[in-house]
Amino acid sequence: MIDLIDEIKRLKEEKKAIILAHNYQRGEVQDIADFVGDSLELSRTAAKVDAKVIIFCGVYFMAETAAILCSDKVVILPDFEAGCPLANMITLKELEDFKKSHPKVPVVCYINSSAEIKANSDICCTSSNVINVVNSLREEEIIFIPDMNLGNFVSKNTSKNIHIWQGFCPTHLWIKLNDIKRLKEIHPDAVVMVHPECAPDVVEYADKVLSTGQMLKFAKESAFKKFIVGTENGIIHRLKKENPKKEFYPVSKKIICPNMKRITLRKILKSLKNLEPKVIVEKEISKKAKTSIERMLEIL
Ligand code: CIZ
Repeated sequence: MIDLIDEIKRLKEEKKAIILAHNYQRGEVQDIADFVGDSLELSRTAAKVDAKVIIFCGVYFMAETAAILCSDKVVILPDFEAGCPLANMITLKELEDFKKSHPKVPVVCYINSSAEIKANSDICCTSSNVINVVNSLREEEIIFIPDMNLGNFVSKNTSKNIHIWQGFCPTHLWIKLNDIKRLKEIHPDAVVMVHPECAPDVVEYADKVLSTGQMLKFAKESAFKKFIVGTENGIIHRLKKENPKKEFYPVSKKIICPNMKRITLRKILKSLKNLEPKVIVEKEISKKAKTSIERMLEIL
């Protein structure tokens, strides 16, 4: 393990690469990374760092977003099988049909979507800015894709009429209200923070509904000492590391995204050696997808 880490560090220098890791990655991958964050923070970091090569430890749509925002760099995803089932829950044909059934209604797409879907949407959003993005549009009717739970969450927090695509994150659906209630009985003084990709009953019960970046900020700044955490368990590593005196309880051991866990130190090493596999987004799609991401960045 030490040899592996040393070799990764050596090759990183040699290839002028940086390693970016999502908050849901394995602990050892987060520890070797230059930056750890949510998908947008990582893409923005990718765009501004002085490096030729980005080793992106996350899932495909995230690496694709980084490639869209920094076309001058080589973006590598150490395992191309690391997909996002939620992002795959809407195809371009389905989006086109959905648009036809609601003509002239603008499309807001969650960042968990393919470049092609972003390219055919009006504006992108993340779980931290979804309400602001929806409210920034002058239209009163909005199409929201692909996550139904995030769609329901925004629907409850805006006066707009939202047409929601019925996609979902299978990992967040493992977060069950009964498990949270059981933990709350054991730790009555713990605050419950959950991700808006969770089911509506979980979101309704939670004290705080937060993106991963917001959870990390809230855990650091709040006076609470105990937290029940309703999102992918990879975030517990960073929460504990940044708050050694606080306690964090995952809702269940099952809240693991198998795709996020596909990236390992060995695969990172292999990608650094070969500079493969590269994420390449077709030029025209990249240009249009960038527009919908940039529209979001303007209203942040
Ligand atoms: O945008 C991200 O990184 C995702 C998928 C979730 C979050 O809340 O950070």
